[in-house]
Amino acid sequence: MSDTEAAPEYVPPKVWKWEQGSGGRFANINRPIAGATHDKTLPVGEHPLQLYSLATPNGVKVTVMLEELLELGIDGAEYDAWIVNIGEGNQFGSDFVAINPNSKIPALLDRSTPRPTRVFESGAILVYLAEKFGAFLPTDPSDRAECLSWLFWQMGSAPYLGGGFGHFYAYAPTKMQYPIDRFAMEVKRQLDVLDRNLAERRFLVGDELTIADMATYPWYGAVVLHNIYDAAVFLDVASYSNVIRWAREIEARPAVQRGRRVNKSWGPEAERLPERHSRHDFDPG
Ligand SMILES: N[C@@H](CCC(=O)N[C@@H](CS)C(=O)NCC(=O)O)C(=O)O
Repeated sequence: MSDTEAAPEYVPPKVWKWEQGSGGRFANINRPIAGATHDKTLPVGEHPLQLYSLATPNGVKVTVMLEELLELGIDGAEYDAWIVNIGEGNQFGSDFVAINPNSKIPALLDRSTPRPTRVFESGAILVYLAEKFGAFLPTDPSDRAECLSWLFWQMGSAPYLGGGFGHFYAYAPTKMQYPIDRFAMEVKRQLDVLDRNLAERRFLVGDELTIADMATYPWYGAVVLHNIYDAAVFLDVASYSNVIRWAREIEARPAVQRGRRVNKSWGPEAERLPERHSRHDFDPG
């Protein structure tokens, strides 16, 4: 096919079939079926809370929350964090699937309850920890509703950022204008939603940091501060000044600095902490 010839239009078959090797990044871990692919025992540490995760934005939500709880002096939030290498398919191991039937990090097991409590979905984990320890989720009914509204907003919105925009702009084997236009428009709209709210408020709900900020910062903070998907210029992130101010304030918190390192096995050595079992694990040397 010459450069000027249009690619033939895709005509979907009557019944979709799984054809491996689409060429996209992460194509090797995508499957149209759920369930475990192999038997694998998970390690268990000494703390009641066992976290199986990775320092992606969804994983960082939870490690930031745990470190913020510890920063408040809540010792019951001590945890063991084990790394789950999703590139190698660890999320399809039998023990992991028993904790998260959806085979995605983060997954939490609380062994302090009469029978072990499994929690999956980062938003559910944040609510579980907030309720268990009575922190970062307002008790006033109106503020609580506002907090949960922003938390659920994040859970529903970020897949358009990661799975939609990020996938087609950065990971798909070819650049296609239709999906890039569609998801760039949506991501810019989402950034504007945040920017307008943060023009009026220090944090998403008001003057206090909540689980809504902890869920939203790892994704949208990465967009405005860390050039995720190499798209800072393309999305003109500099124009969302309130989001930048908010993300910078959150990122400067010591607990957030620690939470970002947990279950990280890439990047500069000083930023990595593949496993976390004690508050001293962060100490240099
Ligand atoms: N809605 C889920 C999304 C979790 C998610 O997408 N996790 C990704 C990493 S950020 C994952 O484990 N992917 C592995 C896979 O899809 O096989 C949550 O918020 O917990």
